[in-house]
Amino acid sequence: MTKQTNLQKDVLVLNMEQQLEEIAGQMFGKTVSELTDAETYYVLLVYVKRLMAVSDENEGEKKVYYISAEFLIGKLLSNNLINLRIYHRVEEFLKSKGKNLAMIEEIEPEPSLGNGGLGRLAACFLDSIATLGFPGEGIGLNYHFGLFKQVFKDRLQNAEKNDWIEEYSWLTKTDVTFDVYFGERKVTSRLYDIDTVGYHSGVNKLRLFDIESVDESIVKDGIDFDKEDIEKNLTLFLYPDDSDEAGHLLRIYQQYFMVCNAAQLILREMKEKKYDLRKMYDHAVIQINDTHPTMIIPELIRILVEEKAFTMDEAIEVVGKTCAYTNHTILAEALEKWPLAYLEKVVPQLVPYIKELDRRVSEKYSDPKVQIIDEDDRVHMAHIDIHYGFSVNGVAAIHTEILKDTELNAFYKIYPEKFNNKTNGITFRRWLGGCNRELTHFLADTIGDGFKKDADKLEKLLEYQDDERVLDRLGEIKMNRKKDLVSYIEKAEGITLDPESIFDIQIKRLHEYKRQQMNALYIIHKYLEIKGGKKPVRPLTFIFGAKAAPAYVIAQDIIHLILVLQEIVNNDPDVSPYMKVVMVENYNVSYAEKLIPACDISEQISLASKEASGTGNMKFMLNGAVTLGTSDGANVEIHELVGDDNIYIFGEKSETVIAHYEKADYVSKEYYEKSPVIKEAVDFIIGKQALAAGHKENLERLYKELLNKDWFMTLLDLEDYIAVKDKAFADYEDRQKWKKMMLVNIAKAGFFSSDRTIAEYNRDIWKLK
Ligand code: Z57
Repeated sequence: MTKQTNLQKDVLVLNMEQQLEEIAGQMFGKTVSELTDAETYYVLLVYVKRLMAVSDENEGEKKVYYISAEFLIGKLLSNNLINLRIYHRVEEFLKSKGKNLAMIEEIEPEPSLGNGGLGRLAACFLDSIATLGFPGEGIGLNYHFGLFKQVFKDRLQNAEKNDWIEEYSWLTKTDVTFDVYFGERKVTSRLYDIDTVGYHSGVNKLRLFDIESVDESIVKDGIDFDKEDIEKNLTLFLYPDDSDEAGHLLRIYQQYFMVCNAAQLILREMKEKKYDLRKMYDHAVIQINDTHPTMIIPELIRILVEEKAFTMDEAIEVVGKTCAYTNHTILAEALEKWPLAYLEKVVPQLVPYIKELDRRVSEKYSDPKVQIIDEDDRVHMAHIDIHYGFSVNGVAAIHTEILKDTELNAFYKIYPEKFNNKTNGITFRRWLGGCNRELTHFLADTIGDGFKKDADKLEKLLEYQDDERVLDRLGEIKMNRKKDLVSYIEKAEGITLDPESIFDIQIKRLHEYKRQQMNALYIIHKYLEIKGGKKPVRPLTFIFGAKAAPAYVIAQDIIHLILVLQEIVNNDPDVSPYMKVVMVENYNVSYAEKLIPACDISEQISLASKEASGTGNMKFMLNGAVTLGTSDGANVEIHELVGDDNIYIFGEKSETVIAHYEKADYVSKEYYEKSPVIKEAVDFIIGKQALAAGHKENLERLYKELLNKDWFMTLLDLEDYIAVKDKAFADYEDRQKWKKMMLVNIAKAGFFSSDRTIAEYNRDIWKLK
């Protein structure tokens, strides 16, 4: 069977040209040369889907189910071509027909089924799980519009729907449907699959559940819709809140819908394969991605007790040995705590089980910090995971240490053996091979292509750190990517940039803890310096990309400030020859693939202790950008790997920050009053110039927030940030030294391959063959 399917796949690959002609004829009645770019995209899609359909599946006695509310997979065509190792052949064939594959890739709509890091991590993991040949699948939801599309109007963010599902898409409709009960109310689900093919390896599946009765037409202007009718709205949108609990009933409906389907899918497979349910943990491991899928625990227990004749003790034991939890944040506002009344309304059948789980905890432990249901009758979802799962992991070394020492210390004392760290990673197939083909080829020519299977081999590049030719080529490749980006931004944003300037880039969700506002204050400072006659040696380009949750008011205000600065700076003839500001519209995975390879300085400036890991930091490093960052998340590990000379670290350490919170002794106004530089920058926000370009309401609110609250301590680190950033810009002028820093960063990035991360998950948690 396996051999035969392999053969089928080989034949399809061998006959690629003929296959594509045939599909072009069937779909459009044309030859390939006659197709438009859009038609070519659909022909390639159909061909690649056929190839994946006859490829080997990764199989084994035990399988991982990665349940996640988000899978930020991005465009799939080029990724699939790379992993099937036919990118080059397809590219050449299309070229012979007068077509450009890169332009065809632009046609594909991006499925934005995630907000940010957590969702993109899940997508990188699917790639690595398949590549390492592990049996595994992702389980999530098929959001019809995913995350909103961002449009700037009047220097403010507007949200529109992102209609990504077309007649031909990577989704394959299956005949699997399940009944899902919300109390007495029954809805019917339908499963859609997306094949995920590993590099040089077999195929796994991403399983996305949808509701049959969903009705796209209830979406009115923007992204507004009737929140009441769950039969029509359940899978319309992804919740646009990143690192925020946003407690709405519909979110609980979505979460239960996801896990109820997941449970049925897993149990159905146990049955099909005739596995002993009492040994479920020998055949299945469920990785719970943040607390969003936590209800899988009480749901499985409920089914085992009510339908499979388990006692409560037995069910708790089996489920406990099957489920593992990943924590992605210590932000209190991101830790889900659902009011028991909400759960009673949405999933009354789970409530007795949650109460029983809570009762068992309170019987054993008196510490209020570890209870499942608190005095206000709120259910702490993470606490269910920690008590009733077998593994708890953080996503970077410092993050796991903070969990153990502070945030989850009470749990660590009870269950030290459950805690472990899994530093995040990224798939190099997309974040090097896919987005920077020239660099990939150059690396392969220089150090051999062993790094494509074993990322640690990138270290061989260190042997060339004094090789002028290699350093110059790295500089040349960076320049080429900057030029590519310049022409893209010219078209997309209508802004002209200078590729000879330094590209300083901050791209990530807009959140106060990530401190885009600190970067904006630096820009104000630089603007005023230039106005005062102090010109930078080389022009500076500040690029931002960020979506803000529509309900996150201060985040909207920060976007407004950046767009106001863009307006002021770029239109000031005294200043614009020396600096430019661009906030790109609708930042997403596809945009990241263009921005990251073009970056000189990677901004990773979160308040220490708040960014669990970050993964953009790794993508930048891999593409030869130098990090300007705080000692937070994975920056700490980047710092250890590249050493002091190849990174710019500034700001207070996490222990200091945590102490400030404990003592509640941070007063932002003191920093403002003490430092004329800070004062001048902050005052600019409500100065004449800013008010003329922007809205009083937004700017004043932001100003007041910074002065009277500044919960994420922007002003604490601003002076150090300015000093270290200026140093980085000055160092850039020693071009050979800078290129050597680029080289070291690339050479040391191997550790951040998600293949390494997944190998560790498997070694310590999943234990698949
Ligand atoms: C999200 O993207 C992350 C954490 C969350 O709690 C939620 Br909700 C969404 C991010 C972290 O902020 C990043 O630091 C981390 O790299 C990423 O998850 C993946 O672990």
